[in-house]
Amino acid sequence: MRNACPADMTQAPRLDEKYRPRSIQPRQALLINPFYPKDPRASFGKHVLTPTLALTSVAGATPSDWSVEYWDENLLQGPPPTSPFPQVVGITVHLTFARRAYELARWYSERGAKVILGGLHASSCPEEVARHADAIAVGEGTEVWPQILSDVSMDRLQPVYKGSYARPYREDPAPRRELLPRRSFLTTTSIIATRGCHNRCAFCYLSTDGLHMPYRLRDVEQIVSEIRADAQSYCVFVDNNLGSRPEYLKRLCRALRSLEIIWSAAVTIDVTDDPEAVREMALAGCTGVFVGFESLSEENLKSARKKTPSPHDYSRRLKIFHDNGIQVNGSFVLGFDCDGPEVFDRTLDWIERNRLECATFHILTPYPGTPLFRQLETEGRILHRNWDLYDTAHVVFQPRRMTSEQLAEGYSHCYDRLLSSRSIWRRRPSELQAVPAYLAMSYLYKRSNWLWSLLIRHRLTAIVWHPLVHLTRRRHLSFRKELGRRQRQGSDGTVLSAEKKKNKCQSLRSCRRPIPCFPFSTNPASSAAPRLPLPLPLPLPLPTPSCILLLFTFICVAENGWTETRTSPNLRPGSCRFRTEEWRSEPGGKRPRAGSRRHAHP
Ligand code: B12
Ligand code: SF4
Repeated sequence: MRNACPADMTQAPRLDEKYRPRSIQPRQALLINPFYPKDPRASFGKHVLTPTLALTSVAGATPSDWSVEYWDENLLQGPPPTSPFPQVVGITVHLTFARRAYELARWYSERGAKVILGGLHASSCPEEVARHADAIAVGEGTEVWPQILSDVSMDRLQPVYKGSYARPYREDPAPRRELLPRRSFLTTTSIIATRGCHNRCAFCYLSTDGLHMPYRLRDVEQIVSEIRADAQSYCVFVDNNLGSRPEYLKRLCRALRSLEIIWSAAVTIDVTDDPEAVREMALAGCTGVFVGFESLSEENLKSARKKTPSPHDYSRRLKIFHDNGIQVNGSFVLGFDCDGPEVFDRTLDWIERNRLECATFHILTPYPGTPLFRQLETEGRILHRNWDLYDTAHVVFQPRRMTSEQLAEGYSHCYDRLLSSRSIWRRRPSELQAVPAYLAMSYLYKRSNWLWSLLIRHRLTAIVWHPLVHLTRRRHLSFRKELGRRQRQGSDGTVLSAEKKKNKCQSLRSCRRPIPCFPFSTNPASSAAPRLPLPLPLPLPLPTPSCILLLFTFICVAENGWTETRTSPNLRPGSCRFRTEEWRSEPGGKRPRAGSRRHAHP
């Protein structure tokens, strides 16, 4: 049931070829995030966790004499709107949804709109993208968008506009988050504090030829005021790596403390070089980090040119996060040259042993223009250039130590095993109080794909997540109070078990924190966003651990009960502990089970 894929998750909404606009609305712009098919093995929920900042940032740079509308096709509300019919259509393009972007571009262009394409793919493959647009924006969009609109008005549109990334970051206008449908995302506060990364891994889009993205920092005051303005209790930093400058990170964290929100961010594991920075993150409300471990093999990391501490030290470093109440979502790339068929279970064993609360897997994908692409192309190992499949869920190159079928099967196996009840249970946080929310989160986020298209279609995302966000925030507030007390007392503060804390947070109604908890706030800045009627529709009792356990049990039963049917037969209870040793002593290692179910691409 978990891997079933409803049609609206795999097929873009149909465009009406017969439609002809009565008129074109001058100075009307429409910004579109195109549809992309979802990987049924991963979570559908992740696509409505938080929106991309690309289009809200571009919208923020729209001159005041233009009207702007936003449409995200992935919110399953049908094709983009046609009334009023826009004079300009701006579309963001990544290689995985380039085909859909071109389809939309053709449709609008045939009906008289000027089409501007921008985004990562426009920057890495400008010649290809330019064939489908009246103009393309390469690089920083906020810098060139006002010029593009002005040139459209004066009928002198140029084919290419280049944004430099050199302008001080603080000069960027704030993204216009009020254009977003608030009910459709867990949180609309995607926010960015830094641009670039101190690394340049060979497989990362940051290594694309010609992409000069100098490291940039935004003023912490800007970040605080943007978060305040969006008035949500959870926010997601979409930085490539929030931890590149520990001193800045600490300054940012100190500024965030008073907001009493919770947040998550992507960091590299070397942020734990400075445990004080991790503690500052916790004190500022960080409840989760996304860490690109990429691989547990030193050779792989070296070949990818990733500057990272040794994988032998990962466990100790992970503990620093856990001791500070921060859950870890590890990202692993599969299919490096040193990876054989043993890599899948070996990685899973490690994940379970170290109790990573969440993990994502990516098949190594050579993005065009990167050193990895060049290397594989030279070696004749690129299988095809169908960008649709360059989504890290498909094998697009010839792996060295296994067949492409083994890599595809191993990838599926990783998700199957990770999302099995046994693995979820093994990876539960050691703090008892964190377990109910963790279980509910794991089941709702990772194992409820059957529910997600319904929730997304009916714009129920925020409302369903809200109790969990609220619970987590309450727990974290009391946890960080204790952490702060320890810090003031002069203890090292890094080892603190949330289990021992008593949750003394105020009840929802008496809570006097600066930002209201409920996602549909009365924030005047968000008046354009769809709202639920106030007073807040929370007639239900506050989420208690038992409610959440009930939900967990329900989902469990709905999903074929507490069975292990999707777990590798190689993994028997109690065997996990020995797997790594086994693998180490046998270089060939074990393969994922023969004949395991293959998942056709949607
Ligand atoms: C938020 C996010 C998501 C969200 C939302 C994605 C979405 N498309 O709606 C979720 C969680 C759903 C997601 C999923 C995935 N993501 Co993602 N995601 C990000 C993340 C963290 C932030 C994006 C963002 O907001 N950036 C900030 C904005 C301001 O920068 P920007 O997008 O470059 O936009 C600027 C310019 O490009 C330009 N611009 C952009 N569009 C336009 C349009 C016009 C008209 C103009 C004028 C200018 C313009 O102006 C903008 C402002 O300067 C990035 C990493 C990153 N930090 O960028 C990865 C990233 C985009 N994701 C990536 C990947 C691989 C994925 C997945 C395939 C992973 C997976 N296997 O599940 C999926 C699939 C989604 C898909 N097919 O697109 C890669 C893409 C690599 C590549 N070369 O394509 C990135 C770069 C991460 C990485 N380091 O590898 N992702
Ligand atoms: S550490 Fe992450 S964001 Fe930085 S270059 Fe490597 S893959 Fe890209």
